[in-house]
Amino acid sequence: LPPAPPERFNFAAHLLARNAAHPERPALIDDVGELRYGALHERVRRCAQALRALGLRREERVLLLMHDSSDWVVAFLGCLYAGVVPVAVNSLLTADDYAYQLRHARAQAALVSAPLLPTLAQALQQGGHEVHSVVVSRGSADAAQPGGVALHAFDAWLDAHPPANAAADTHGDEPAFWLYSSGSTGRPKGTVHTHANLYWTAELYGRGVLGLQAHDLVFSAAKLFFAYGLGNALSFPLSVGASVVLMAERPTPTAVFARLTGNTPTLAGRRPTVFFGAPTGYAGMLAHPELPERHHVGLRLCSSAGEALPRDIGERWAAHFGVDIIDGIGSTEMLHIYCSNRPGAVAYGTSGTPVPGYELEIRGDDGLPMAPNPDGSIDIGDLYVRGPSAALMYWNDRERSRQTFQGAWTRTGDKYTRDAHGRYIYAGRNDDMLKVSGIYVSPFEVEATLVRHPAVLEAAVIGITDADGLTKTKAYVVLRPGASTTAEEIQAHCKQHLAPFKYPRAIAFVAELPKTATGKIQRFRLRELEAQQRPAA
Ligand code: 3UK
Repeated sequence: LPPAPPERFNFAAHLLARNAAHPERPALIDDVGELRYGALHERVRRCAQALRALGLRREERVLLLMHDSSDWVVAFLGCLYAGVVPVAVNSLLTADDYAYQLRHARAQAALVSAPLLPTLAQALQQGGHEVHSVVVSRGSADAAQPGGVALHAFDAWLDAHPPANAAADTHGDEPAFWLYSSGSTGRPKGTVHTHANLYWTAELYGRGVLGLQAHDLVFSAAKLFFAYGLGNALSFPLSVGASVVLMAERPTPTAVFARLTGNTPTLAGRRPTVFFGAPTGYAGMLAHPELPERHHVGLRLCSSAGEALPRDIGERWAAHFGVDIIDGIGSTEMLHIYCSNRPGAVAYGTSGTPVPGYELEIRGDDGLPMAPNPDGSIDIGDLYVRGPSAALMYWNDRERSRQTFQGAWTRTGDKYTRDAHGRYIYAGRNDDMLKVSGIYVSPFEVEATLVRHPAVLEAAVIGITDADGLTKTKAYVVLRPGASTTAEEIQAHCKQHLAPFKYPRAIAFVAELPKTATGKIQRFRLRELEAQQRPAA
């Protein structure tokens, strides 16, 4: 195992020091250009100084609401360097979501991409926050002027400050950044991670399992605000001196293909060697008419996480490109992947074996580890993980922190079995959360939005399995007497009032919902109904 980081440890300073010997090597290639390691070093330190000049102090939180770009990386590492805590949030949420996060994190400032400024301004208008400064990346800040805060343009703001002399003398276990994780009920959970956690995931998984190297060019369809993307496109590659491709737009097959084939102005023929995506993205690419030929890409390794990778998708991808997809399970709480397949030893349909440095237990209903069967397999139970990258807590949420972070062990919320070869096999979640395109969706949140539509009396949302073996949301909707509407209208309503990725992919209008004697909706009956209509392959 790699050595533990020193007690005083600042992850941003650690990355800059590791790469100080090759200032000319490209670090980040985004939609507008290339940032070399030397320039990254300087911009991170300028950002730290500029944050201090705004009056930000150690441990104070800053909202990071940006599209993937080199500015995202500079902002994140600049915060860490200064000991300021970035709260990196999903760029696809609503103004209401951001208003909650700003208040909950008591963010003192926000770093935002210009196209997201109007949504942020709407959130700031709700009041109750402590934001005094907003820094806008790329594009004019004129479109929306959030009242009562100072506005800065990112580039000019950096240029106006000299590089900070020294990094904040942080403890390795000090809060470094937050990510929000959704639960089935209640507000999203502010998951507090440390400087050392970034180090451990990069060493144990990025280097240890994936074997990333300085000559790699890495591209992640999963964005930086996801824990998966943050490792893939920031902490892992920058820990080994590799180069990263960043893209602001949505990872459609066409946009991803352009990067994989090096066919963008800033890539100019350079092709990624390592690609990270979620199963839904792989399925969408395989089904797309413009899927590139094997000799048009330069891949040596692909990774999948976020939801279980169906065997068929992995096998079809490997047959087409001659490159395996390494499926591994991770979580926001553990920061990255803790159980995974290995390059050169992939068993499709499984999550592989524990990543060295992590320990797993499958526990029974009595809470004790289940005894293996004579052949070494373990029957279905609750997966727990122990390892050095677990979050400290959910901020201001003792109750849910206690349920998840149980001493050295973290409750994953997943059901798993283990086969006779010691490989772990995903068997569903033990809460109501759904993973759609690798992203958490709470069925209850979608139901609450559905019933806000004037024509809807009640609704129940379940996960159904599509032809690729992937989870999609389906809403069963009962209309009010005399009301009429269409599936399209219901979906448009959801996209308008919810983060758009949460809209139900299928709608069924029914006369009534199955209920218990006490009036509780029986979602399992709807799931049974689906299973009858769609016999398992
Ligand atoms: C599910 C998987 C089966 C599982 C994540 C890699 O997905 C990540 O984090 P989230 O907090 O969700 C965690 C939950 O998603 N899941 C993720 N990967 C797999 N289920 N097979 C998989 N390979 O329910 C897990 O508990 O959004 C993934 C790295 C960092 C991450 N945060």
